[in-house]
Amino acid sequence: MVLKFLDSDVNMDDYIKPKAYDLQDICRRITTGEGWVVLEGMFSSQDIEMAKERIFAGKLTNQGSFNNPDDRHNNYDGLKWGLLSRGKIFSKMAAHPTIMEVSCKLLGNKCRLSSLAANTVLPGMKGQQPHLDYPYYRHLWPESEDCMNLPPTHLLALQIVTLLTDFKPENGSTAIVPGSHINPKHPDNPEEFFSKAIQLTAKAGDVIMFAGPIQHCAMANNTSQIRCGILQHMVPLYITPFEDITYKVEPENEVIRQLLAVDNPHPILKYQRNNSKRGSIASGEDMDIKDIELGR
Ligand SMILES: O=C(O)CCC(=O)C(=O)O
Repeated sequence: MVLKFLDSDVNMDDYIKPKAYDLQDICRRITTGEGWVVLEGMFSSQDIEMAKERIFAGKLTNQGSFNNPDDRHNNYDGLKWGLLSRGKIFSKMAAHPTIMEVSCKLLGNKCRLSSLAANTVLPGMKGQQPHLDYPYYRHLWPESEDCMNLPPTHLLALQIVTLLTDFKPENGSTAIVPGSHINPKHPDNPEEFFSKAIQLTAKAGDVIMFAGPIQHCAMANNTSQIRCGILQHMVPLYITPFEDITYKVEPENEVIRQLLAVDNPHPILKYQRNNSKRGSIASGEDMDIKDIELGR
C-alpha cells in the first residue's frame, strides 16, 4: 500500500494546546474526582489522517495472547501494538506537551511510556471485556482483599486515548464507571458494570485521559463507520512497562528519550562476582578478595 504521508511530512513543532486547559483541575478530576477528563482539539486533521493511514495499512491483527483473567481484554481483535515503530506521527502524538505535562504531574517527572497501541472497533464488532489497566491485574498483587487501595493521588497508570474518529455511544465509545478508581475493584460482574457505566462522547483530535484503576472497556460498534483511538499507557519510572516498545525505535528527541526511559540507570550493577570462581554465597566460597564492588 502506498502511503500519502512520509515521516518527513510530520511537523514535530505544531502542537495545539487543548481548549480551556487547567492542569490542577485536570489532575484533581483524574485522581480524587470522577477519574476521567476530555481535552478538546489537541491534534489537527492532518495528524489524524497520517496516523489512520498507518494503522489501516495492512491487516488489523492483534498479535497478543493474554490468558490471565484480568488480562483477557488484551486479546481484543481491534488492538494493534508497537505503534512507535510504525511511523514518526505516533512519536509526535505520544510526546504532546500537554500529555507530558499531565503525566509528569500525576506519575512523576520521569514517568515513562508503558504501551502505545491503536484500538479499532469495526462496524458490527462487539465490545471488550470490562477491566482495569495494567498494573492493576490481580496476579501481580498480594492476594489479600483491598491490596490495591492506594490513595487515588498515588496512581500507578494513566490511560490516554487520542481519538482518531469521533467517539459516541452508537459507535462503541469507551464505557467507564465514574469514581470506580477510588478503592479499585475488578468488574467481575458485567451486569453491575453496565448498570453503572457511562459512555464518553468526544471528537476526533480530542484526548480522553483516565485513571488506570477505573473500570472501563471499549463498547460495541453499531454503526457503519469505524471507531478508532490510540491507547497511550503511561506509568511511573519504577513500573515495568506493559509492552516491549524499545525495539527498532530511535529516540527522535529528549521527550522520546524520556518516554522510552533510555537514561534510566536502574537496575544498576553494584556488585560483580569474579567469573573465575563459582562458589555459592551460602557456602561462603565467594569471599574472593578479587570480587569487584562497584562504586555508587
Ligand atoms: O478503546 C477503548 O475505548 C478502551 C480500550 C481499553 O480500555 C484497553 O484496551 O485497555
